Amino acid sequence: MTHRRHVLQLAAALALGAAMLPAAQAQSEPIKIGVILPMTGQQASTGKQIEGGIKLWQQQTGGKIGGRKVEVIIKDDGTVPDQTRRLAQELVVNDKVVALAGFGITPSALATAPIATQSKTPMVVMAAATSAITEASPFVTRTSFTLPQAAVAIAEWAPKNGIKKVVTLVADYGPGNDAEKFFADRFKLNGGQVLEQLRTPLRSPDFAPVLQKVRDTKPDALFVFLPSGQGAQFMKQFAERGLDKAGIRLIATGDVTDDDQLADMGDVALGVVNSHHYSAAHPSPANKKFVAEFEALNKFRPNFMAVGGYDGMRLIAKGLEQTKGAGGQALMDAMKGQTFESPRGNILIDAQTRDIVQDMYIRKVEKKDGQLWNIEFDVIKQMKDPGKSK
Ligand code: VNL
Repeated sequence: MTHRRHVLQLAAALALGAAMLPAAQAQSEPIKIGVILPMTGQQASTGKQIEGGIKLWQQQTGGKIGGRKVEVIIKDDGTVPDQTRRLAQELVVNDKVVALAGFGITPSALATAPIATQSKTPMVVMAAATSAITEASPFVTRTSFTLPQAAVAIAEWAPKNGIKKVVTLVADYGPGNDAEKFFADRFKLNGGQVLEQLRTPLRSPDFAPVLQKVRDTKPDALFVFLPSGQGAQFMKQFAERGLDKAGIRLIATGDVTDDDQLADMGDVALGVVNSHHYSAAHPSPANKKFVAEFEALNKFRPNFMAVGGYDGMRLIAKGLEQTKGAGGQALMDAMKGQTFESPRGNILIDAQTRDIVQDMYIRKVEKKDGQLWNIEFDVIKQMKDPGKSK
């Protein structure tokens, strides 16, 4: 009896103690942010780039928000959506993170959205780019881009520049579906014709058979979306099959002429016109500083994934400054409507959709000082996600 009463008293005391944790003590504990990324496997370059962006944010801010230390816990999901969800659950329940972030591919983000909803944990998507992800939970926001943004931008440019007949080629999953549909709809609206729509699997794609088909179909241009990391292999096969020599132009989303791989693509990439939200060659002072400091720290060129990670940390930090470290709905509300200058240009988190509004650039691959870069030459200012404006 006495023993049992003693145990109950102890439990009550502990509960009370936790509830009454002095504010000063709570303030001295680090704020935890859980980041889930593909650090191994097919999309490992995306994990490496985002981690590099997070490290730069930590270096520039001393890893602190409002004087409080921030602990960033990075977990590797190997691009397996079931792993992403399991890791998210652990980060929320065991580590008590105030926010989840990362998400290299769409299936990983979609698998985690229910956990964000159930636990009211804000989820900042730094890479994945299917339009519908932000609709999967009211706790999702995004610092990457959407495929409808990129596809519509290039479908505006192409028909005005002598491209009337196109074959499309996309990776066969969420963002590829968006790219295919939003490119075709806008291109046809602008008087263009889509001769054929081809797809390759997300895992271990072989481009030879589809490229043969493109050769036989003889379009003015081939429009391509492939996820970051597949561009170099695609460009190699495009050249090997002689499509460039056959007079078929290549247009793409900027995922294909990704800054992570562009330097090694060789001259076949020269002249490829593509659309995206970030180029390492973006000529603003803010970007020049970003690229110089990123390269000094990480020893490689940042791509759009690095910027998604860097801006994602800034967005969470700005939110936490407003909530004084509180998470949940308060943090979600504080991130809505945020606007700041990113290395890509000005960005806004649309308060209604929680998705990103940003400039979409038309770029051409050019050689400068012996290296390949995406050089911006046109822009659609402050574009909302066309996937949501219906
Ligand atoms: C996705 C979209 C992934 C665009 C990407 O690279 C990309 C996605 C890994 O939503 O899965 O470039």
